[in-house]
Parts: sequence; C-alpha cells; structure tokens
Amino acid sequence: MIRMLLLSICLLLAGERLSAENGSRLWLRQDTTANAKVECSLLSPTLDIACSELKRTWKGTPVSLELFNDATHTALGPEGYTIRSGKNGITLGSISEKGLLYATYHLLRLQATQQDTQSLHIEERPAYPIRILNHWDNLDGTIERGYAGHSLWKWDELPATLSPRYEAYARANASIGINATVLNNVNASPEMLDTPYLKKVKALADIFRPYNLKVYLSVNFASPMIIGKLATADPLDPQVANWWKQKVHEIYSLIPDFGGFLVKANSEGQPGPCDYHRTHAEGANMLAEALKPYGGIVMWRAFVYSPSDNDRAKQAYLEFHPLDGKFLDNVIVQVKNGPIDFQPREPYSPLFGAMKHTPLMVEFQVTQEYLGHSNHLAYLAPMWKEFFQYVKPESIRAIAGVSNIGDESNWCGHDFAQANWYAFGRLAWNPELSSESIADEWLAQTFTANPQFIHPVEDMMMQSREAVVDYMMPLGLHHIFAWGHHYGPEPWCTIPGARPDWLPSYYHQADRKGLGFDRSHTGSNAVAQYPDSLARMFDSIDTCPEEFLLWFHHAPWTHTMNNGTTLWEELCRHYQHGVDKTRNFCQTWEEVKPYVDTERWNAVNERLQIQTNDAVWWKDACLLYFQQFSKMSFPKDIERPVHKLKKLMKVKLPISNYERPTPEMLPKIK
Ligand code: GCV
Repeated sequence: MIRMLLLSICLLLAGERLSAENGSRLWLRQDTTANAKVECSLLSPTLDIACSELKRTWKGTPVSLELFNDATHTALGPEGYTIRSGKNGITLGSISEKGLLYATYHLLRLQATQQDTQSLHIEERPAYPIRILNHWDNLDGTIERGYAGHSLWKWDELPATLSPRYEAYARANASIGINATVLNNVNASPEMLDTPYLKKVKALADIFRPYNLKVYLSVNFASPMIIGKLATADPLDPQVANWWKQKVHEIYSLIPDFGGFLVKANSEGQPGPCDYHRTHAEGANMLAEALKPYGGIVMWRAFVYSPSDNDRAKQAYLEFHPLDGKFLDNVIVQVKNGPIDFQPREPYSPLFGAMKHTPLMVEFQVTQEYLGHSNHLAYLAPMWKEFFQYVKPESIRAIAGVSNIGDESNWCGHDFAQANWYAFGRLAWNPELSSESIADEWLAQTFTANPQFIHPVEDMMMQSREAVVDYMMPLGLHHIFAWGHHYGPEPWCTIPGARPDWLPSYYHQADRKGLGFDRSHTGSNAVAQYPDSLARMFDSIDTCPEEFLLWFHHAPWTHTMNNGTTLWEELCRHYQHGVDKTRNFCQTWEEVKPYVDTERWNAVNERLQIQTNDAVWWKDACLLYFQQFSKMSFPKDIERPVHKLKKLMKVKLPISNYERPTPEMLPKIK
C-alpha cells in the first residue's frame, strides 16, 4: 500500500498526468504537436499521409522520404524500405510510396518505444505479400464471434455517410503492416454482391487505398442462383462461369485494385461445388478464372468436416490432400492453424507441409471465440509462434487473422485484446519477432514505456494464454465448451439429435478407463497424417508431448506422467495452476495501478475479476465432471470445489454467437 502511494507521488512529481482514456487511440497515442521538418519531393495521397504523420509527431532530426530504384531497394520489394540516419538527418527509402508509409510508421514506433534513433541502418521487407484480416461481419451489423459490439461497417449509412473510424481503422492497420481486409463473414450473404452493396464497398476501398489496405469479399457460392436467378451454381456450367465473370467485371469497374474472394464452401451448411459432385478445386478454379484477368485471387478455405465416421481432425486433409496441384495459380488454400477449430491449443494442421504443389495460407483467430471472448486476457502471440515452431514461415504464402474488431470505443472490447490485433500485424510482417518484444512495443505505445510497468505486465501477458489452456483444457483436451456460444465449460453437454462432432463427449471420451481421443494407430490414426518423425512421436503415449497427450491418446487415469504423478493428479494441478495464475494477474494489475489511467485500469480490472471467477468455474466444472469417471480424490494441494456440479450443469447463458456474457450472467464464487 505504502509502495503504491509512493509510486503515485513519484509519478505526479515527474509531471506524468494520467488523464482518462477510453482506448480509442489504440497504440497510436503520441503527442501530435511536433511540427517536424519533413522533405518529400513528390505528392500523392499515400505520401501526404506519411508526411503529415511525421510532421505532427516526429521530434528528431529532419526526415526526407525518397523513392529509389537501386539494387538494395529493389531487393526489398514493393513494400520494403530502408531507414538510414546521416549527417543531415534521416532518410526513408523505398521503391514505392507504400514502402515509405511503412517506413514512417516504423520510425514513429522507434520514437514511441523510446529507442535510440541516432544511428539507424534499417532494412525491412514483409515476410508475406498478403497480411489480411478476415471480418466475420454480417450485413445486419452483427459480427459472428465478435465480442466488441457491432460491425464497424455501417452498411445502412454507406456510401453517403463515411464514419471517421473507417480511416482510423485503415491507419491502425497500416501502422502495423496489415495490407488487406475481407469485409464480410465467410458465412456470406449473397446480397454482398448486389450492386448497391458493391457501391458501399467501393466507398470503403477508396478510404483504405492510400493506406495500402486492399479490399476483398467473402462470397456465397450459390450467388448465381440467389441474386443471378440462374437454375444452378454448378461451377462447370458455362452460364454460371459467365455470371461470375460479369460480376467480377462489375466489381473491378468500381474498385480497380480489388483483391479477390474468400470462400467457405461445403462447410457447416454453406453451398459449394460438392453440391454438384464437383471438387473444391473445380469450384475454386472457376472463380479464379474470372478474377485472373484483373490480378485478383481466390482464398479457398479448407475448413471442411461432415458428419461421418471419420475423426473430424482428419477430414480436411482427406478432402484436400488428393487435390494437391489441381488448383490454378491464383488460388490460395486457407487452412486454420489446427485441424479442429481454433482451440486454446491444437497441434498444427497436417495439411501444412502435405500440399507440396498448392500455395497455402494460415488462418489464425484473433477474436477469442474459444479463449474467453473479450472477457479474458489472453495474449495470443505465443500461440501463433507455437504454430511457427512446427510450420516453417517460408512454407506458406500468406497469413490471415479472424478480426476481433467492432464498433466499441476501444475497438476490441478488452483493452488487452488490442494487443492481439497488434501482434497479428507484427507477426504477419515478421514471424521471427518474439512475442515478448511485440508485447513490450505494444505496452510502451498503448500505456507507458516505464519499465516498472512494462516488466510485470509483459510477464502477465506472456503467461496469459497458457493460463487459459490450464483452466479450460489442459494436456490436450479440446472442445469441451458450452453449446453454441462457446463461452463456459459444458463437458457433459448432450443435445438430442445433435451432430456427435458438435458435442464435447466426442472429443474428451471420458470413461472409467481414462480420458482423451485416441488418434494413435490403435484409434483414428490421425497421427499418420503427420510427417514420419512427428507421427512416431505423437503415436506413442510415452513420447507424445504432454501438452498434446489427450489430443492423441485415450490415457488411463493412472497413467504415469513425466513428473511421476498420475494423469488425474496432473490434470487437477493444471486446473489449479490456471486459477492461481489469474489471481496473480489481478495482483499484478493492482500493483501497476499508478501507471494506468483510471478508466482503462478499471475496465481491465473488471474483466480480470471475471476471468478469475470463470477460471474457478472451469476448474470446478471439469474436475467434478471428470471425477465421476476417474473415481479418484483430489490431491491435497488442490482447492476444494466451491461450486456444485449439479448447479453448474444447469447454467445456460442467454447469449448468441456474437455476444460476450455480462458478469451478472456468470456463476460466481460466493
Ligand atoms: C464463421 C467455427 C465457428 C463458426 C465459424 C466457423 C468457420 O465453427 O464456430 O462461427 O463460422 O468456425 O470458421 O467457418
């Protein structure tokens, strides 16, 4: 207490005023009264933005922005750049205006994070040419799995009324290198392609263009029938192909730099080529032919699974692997990072590495559908870096993130969820960056560069995703979420008539013998889809990494873990550990209170309290439920449950798949 008082006094004496903030400025909060000397001999909308950003914000030596065509700059590609300091100031160089815009934001980031800018010799180029956000925004303003309010896109007002947030959105993306956006849900409404909507899309594209942000659309495969009134959407029907060609022509006449289509086909009830006994490749190629003359691409999703006897984790591979090499060269197959669906931890999808003749892109989920929505603090960079431990960054062509952005004032619902938007952009630019350095950068810009704040909070962020895994689904457990909204625990869930692979028992397989899904050679043999060395490692219960134990094995309750304890004891300890960590987060946040403005401190604090409550809810629900099968008692060092299983089994949150629950709805510790 005394320490905190002293800290507050120090901050006041140092003149640091913590005026209330609502998070709307994201990480772009620098003072804008600099009036810097900036030279740029060319004029263009993009360079105007770069120059005015620098003029307002840069406090160092004069800056000049120059277009070069020498070998160094050419090798850095159209979005790459250099930053060099010399006697007369700093030179930003690139072969293109967009490169100069990215250089501008890089330089300003160095200033905001208080780095030395005296002797700069920086060369940068992005790892991927397409770094794209996928919005799951519906035309009625709701966002599937969105937990930060309604859609940013005000379709009713567009194109006449242009919200200032459209430009703020483009600017924020440019500042972290995101260069593309899919505006609408992959469960796509066919109306998106109606002319009035395309005019609205054009209005957004016009605002985004100077920020080098390209627009893409999700399309419904049955559009030729629904809006074109054709009798079929068969991709091999010439009338259908022609309909798409006309539509694509119309789009490019409005938006000459349109990026292309994202398609969810024959998945979760969406129409697709398989409705006509055509393959995914035939469907994708028909669209690709239409886009090709304009330089557009098709991002075709591999997220497919049908109610069948086959393990859901195997299905995307089974369907797409035989199609390797059959896609046209302007098709990229978009694959979720794991084989099921954005769980808190999944092994990587075996399609990566298996499609040798097909460009692939990874799809991460920035929105926290399965990680506590925007109620829980879960910094996701470590999860995405984990993917890159298995999948070489250079083996994929592009990177997509399902957006967590909505129209709430702080954009992402939870102030710390902004860090995931930020980290997605930074990793898409350079997957070699460390999670720690990205967290530090984000914290310094979003809150304060004071190390007394950064160190403990970075530490909290770094532990946060593992904490969620621990209190939700440790040791490779997966998909034991509540039905529909996926917020709380429901390992017991049964819905009469529901698809088995939509029910938790399909995944946890708890019985008197043990727990987990046998995907070894004695079970579904999903391990065989991985390269030999990994397949062998995952296949044996003795060599399978413990974090994936219950993903690949049905392990006996008494199975001896690496530390000599039983599976049951270790499971209990992980749940307890998760709870303990969330309590530590509350403590850390309390300790850094003097460094944070009241408005954001309170907002984060309120959510950390929810997270701690939820962690206990998860622990009690899962352990009490699994105890019915293990029949083993809780180890001594595990807190006794505060909830009763019977009561927890009655919890039904009154939320849809685009809402986060409010504290009043949640089971609380009395
Ligand atoms: C957009 C999961 C989600 C769905 C989502 C789907 C997908 O199943 O729960 O809301 O639909 O993934 O990625 O297509």
